[in-house]
Amino acid sequence: MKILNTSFLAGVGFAVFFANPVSAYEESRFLGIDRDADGVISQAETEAYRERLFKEYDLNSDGRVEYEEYVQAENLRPVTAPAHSEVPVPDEYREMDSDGDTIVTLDEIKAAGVKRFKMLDKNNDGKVSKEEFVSPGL
Ligand SMILES: [Ca+2]
Ligand SMILES: [Ca+2]
Ligand SMILES: [Ca+2]
Repeated sequence: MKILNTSFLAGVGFAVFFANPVSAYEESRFLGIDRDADGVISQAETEAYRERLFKEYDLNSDGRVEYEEYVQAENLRPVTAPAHSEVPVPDEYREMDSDGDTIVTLDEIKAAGVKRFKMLDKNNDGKVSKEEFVSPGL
């Protein structure tokens, strides 16, 4: 009987995992952005998150994220590809680089985050709740 119960629970866990594979990932991202853990994300938290992201991308810390830095930070180039081979620019980078000069500034990365914030805040209460936090997130 004990064995039956265990395998039943494992089966349920399995089913939940496959029914909604995105939500666990989105949940962990949400928690990473909601720093004061009040269950909602404010615009200030969004901007702070975007600043942390910017520092991660700005590998040589010169205050700008060149496309090559983004490629390296996000591991976009396949390991089998030559060192400086071209990598198609993903939508994510295009979205941040609003003036299209292949350099992302801190202002640009924050503005892109605020834009997404406003898009996700469906009920316009100035907060993004877990329910509102859907792909591609902030
Ligand atoms: Ca840089
Ligand atoms: Ca730019
Ligand atoms: Ca809201």
